[in-house]
Amino acid sequence: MTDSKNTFYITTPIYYVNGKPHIGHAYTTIVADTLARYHRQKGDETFFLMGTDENSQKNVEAAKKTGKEVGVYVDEMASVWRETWLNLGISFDRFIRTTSAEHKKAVCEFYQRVYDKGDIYPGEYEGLYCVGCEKFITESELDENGECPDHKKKPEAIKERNYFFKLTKYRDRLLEHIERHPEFIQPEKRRNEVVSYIKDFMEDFSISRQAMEWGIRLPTDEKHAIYVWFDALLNYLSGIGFVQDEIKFDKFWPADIQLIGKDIIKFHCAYWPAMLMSAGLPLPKTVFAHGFFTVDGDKMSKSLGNAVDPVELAKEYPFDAVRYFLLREIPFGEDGDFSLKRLQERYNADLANDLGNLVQRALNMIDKYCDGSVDRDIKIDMPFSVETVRLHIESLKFDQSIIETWKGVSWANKYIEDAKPWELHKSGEHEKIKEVLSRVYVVLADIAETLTPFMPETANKIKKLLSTEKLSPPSEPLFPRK
Ligand code: ME8
Repeated sequence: MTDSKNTFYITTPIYYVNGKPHIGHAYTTIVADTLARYHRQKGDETFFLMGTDENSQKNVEAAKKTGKEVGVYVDEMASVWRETWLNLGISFDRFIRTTSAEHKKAVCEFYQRVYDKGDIYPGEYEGLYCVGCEKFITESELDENGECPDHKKKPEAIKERNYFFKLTKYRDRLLEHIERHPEFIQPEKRRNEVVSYIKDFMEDFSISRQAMEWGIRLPTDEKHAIYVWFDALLNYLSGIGFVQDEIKFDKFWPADIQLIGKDIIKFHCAYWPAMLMSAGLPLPKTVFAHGFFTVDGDKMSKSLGNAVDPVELAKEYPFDAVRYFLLREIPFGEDGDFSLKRLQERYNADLANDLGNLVQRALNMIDKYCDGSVDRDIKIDMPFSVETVRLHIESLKFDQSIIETWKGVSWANKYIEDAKPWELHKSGEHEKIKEVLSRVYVVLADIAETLTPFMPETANKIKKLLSTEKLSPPSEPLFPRK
């Protein structure tokens, strides 16, 4: 028998670099990071891909505003994005840029396969294009001022000859795949939206733009740039070595989970699988589209200037607290709201009071009453189930997973309150104190284990404290009150 390890391949969208990362981008990224860490902890050979979407007209316009040459601008911005994630402790395995030679090569090869299949044809496009969305939009999608409702800008009227991808050829196969594999598009609400789009609205889409100077050239017609979405989706292949590192590619493709926001389901759940079918490649196992969140009830937008910067937030709160808050507060998949007030409330209640205080107090008493020593192997009925925590993570119910772990935190706090080691100390019941604190110790050890994917830094701090030979409390509280 071959000893083959499980593999796990997870992706986030590659973000546009025409601005800085905000809390929405951080959200998808934190979820992906949590899953990647969970699978590494489980022993799976894990690959977590992130990157930047750089061949976009949006980026050209943003560069123009700064007076920089677009190549210089995207280089600078790509490093801002990459550094941001690194500084926030995001554990990606590869950061793919769509301006890299490796990506371009993969795109050209992929395009050729689709072309050879007969799925590309020249046609004339006349319609409206919104650069903000990077997509063609219809009159009916515009608001009362004739502007794109998301970007508050009039779309450009375009009439040009370009090349189309035969998306409609794959209509039946797409519907059949979605029907046979309910896990392919999640959650169910999104699946229903996609099915209705595929059945009733889906059309062939233009995959090239004439007169676009920035972007990957169409191998069969140099005058055209490849449409940015056709190019961007292929990062999920180029990032794991498509046509350049076959061993790696075969190991990780198809992806286990592709995380996206609900804004980009059409591209990921219709265009993308059809492109893969055309190229003869298997489809990702799951595309999960989470909800959008507002900030204090308002849509995050440049004009309102209310975008929350994760880097600024990480100066106020340990980033683990931000991770905890987002995963605990918003049931994954749903829309939600980000509010600094809620963050502060949860921080003080769940982290400073419940968890931080427990660690401080328990270790303090172990130090004071037991000379830093407990029975680390004591067998007890656990007040929460590590297995349940895992099952919830596997079914992407992160809030439930945290709630389960918190049963352990609450139990330990209450147990200490009820057992009152300080009184046992007064009455000289040393054996009893040791038993009480040993129980708390083993629960804490399991808590640290289950928190590892969610709050890696905190979990490591607790594990370190619990692994010293002579136990003692941390020199500073894990979560100072705010
Ligand atoms: O669409 N709430 O990039 P993008 C939750 N380059 N998540 C949010 C959010 C919010 N308010 N705002 C953004 C693109 N997001 C393309 C992707 S992939 C081949 C190409 C997150 O920079 C969410 O994941 O506009 C959303 O799908 C993504 O950022 C859009 O990022």
